[in-house]
Amino acid sequence: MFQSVLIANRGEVALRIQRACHGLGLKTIAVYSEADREAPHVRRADQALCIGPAAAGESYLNQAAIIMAAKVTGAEAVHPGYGFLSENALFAERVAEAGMVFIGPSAASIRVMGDKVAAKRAMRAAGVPCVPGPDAALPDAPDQIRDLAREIGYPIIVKAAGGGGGRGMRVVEQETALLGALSVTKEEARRSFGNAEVYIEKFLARPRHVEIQVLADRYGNTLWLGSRDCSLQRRHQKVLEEAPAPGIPEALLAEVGSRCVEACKQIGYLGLGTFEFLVEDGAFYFIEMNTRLQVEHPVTEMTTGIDVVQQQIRVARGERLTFTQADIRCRGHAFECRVNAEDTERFVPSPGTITRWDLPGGYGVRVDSHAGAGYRVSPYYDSMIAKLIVHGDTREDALGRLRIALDEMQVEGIATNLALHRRLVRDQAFIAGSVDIHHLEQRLREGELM
Ligand code: MV4
Repeated sequence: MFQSVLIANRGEVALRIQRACHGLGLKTIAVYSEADREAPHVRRADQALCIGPAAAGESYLNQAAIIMAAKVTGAEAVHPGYGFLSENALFAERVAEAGMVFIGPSAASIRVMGDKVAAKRAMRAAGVPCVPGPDAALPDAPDQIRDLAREIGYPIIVKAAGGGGGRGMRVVEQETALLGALSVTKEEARRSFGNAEVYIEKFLARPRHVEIQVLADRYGNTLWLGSRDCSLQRRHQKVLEEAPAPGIPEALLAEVGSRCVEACKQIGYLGLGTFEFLVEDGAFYFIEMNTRLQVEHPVTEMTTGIDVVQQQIRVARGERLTFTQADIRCRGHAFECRVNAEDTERFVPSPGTITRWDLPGGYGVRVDSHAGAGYRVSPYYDSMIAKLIVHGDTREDALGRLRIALDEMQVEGIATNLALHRRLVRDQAFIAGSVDIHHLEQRLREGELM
């Protein structure tokens, strides 16, 4: 169906997608900004085209330039990776209009999930458990709003329909603060997302962040590929992820997983997707669906033995899944550390040239990275320079392997968060499993992990 793929991204994910393409015998076309002329994703591609200046808005987010690059190189498909244009419905539409395959779900699916109210409505209708609260935008009448909030019970959280990933939210502890919080969030939403719609739901004080990976072909075959726990985060940036989510009964996971599969079938979802849940007191509450390949996909690959990027491309190519739910088994445990070029004390990016790059290795150790000795970390883009992924037969095995791998990994010339990871994997609560989404920030506030 297609023989060549333009990869509309940079960094480690561009390399990850290139490898999957080459494994399938597909030709790869890289695009790059002026800052990435010498980048490995450019060097290793079959063909490469410069699409603009360093600023992402003028290059990796420049839809016209990318579509043009695809046309002049004769690309037959476009893979958006994660970030940048990966969840832009308009871009998916433009790729299709230009006669190319967008490697991802339909523009309609992306659009529904981009509107967090529409997403919640669709998922609740499909039987996915959601956070208590109406799956509709708030009415204008203050007394109606007050009644809706009372029905949920305080504390509640106000969220922008156009938000997501932690942007455009506000917690309301009591009724006196409700209308004020609402108007501020609405105004922010109007400015940031061009959509003033907000909705409210029960605020969960100490949840975990658990997600379910799904994969669907065009023929109604949809599978869930296990769970991931991404609770260790700081300011909505995930720091360390694992699969499976520890301490959740298998029967409960299977119940939620099959609900996700049913929901995908109902909306005709195609490709890879992730259902994000908050988990509190043993209950799952859907919050958002991601319609892209995710940074943390390797922990799912290590536990299921499935190359999810290759599968994503195969189903986009119109192939049928060659395995069924009964073939999916979670074997062992995997962790992923996001290694960032940043000053851990102040958490600010630390661009510069890497002078030393010693990677860990051995059985069950994987590093996905575009960096190396001599690589210059650009101030223009995300500060993630590597993902260190380990697998083991049990969570304890994997954690032991991770400690050694983190000690082996040595990066000099720039500041990194490696020291934070080394302390994190020795944190007693983390070792015990199932910490909540506030754990890392709490420990940092207490001056632990420093
Ligand atoms: C919540 C919540 C508590 N209660 N919703 C933040 C990111 C966005 N995806 C949803 N978020 C949250 N929604 C209710 N009803 C707490 C968060 C939240 C959070 C969620 C996942 C991972 C990290 C987080 C950090 C702070 C708050």
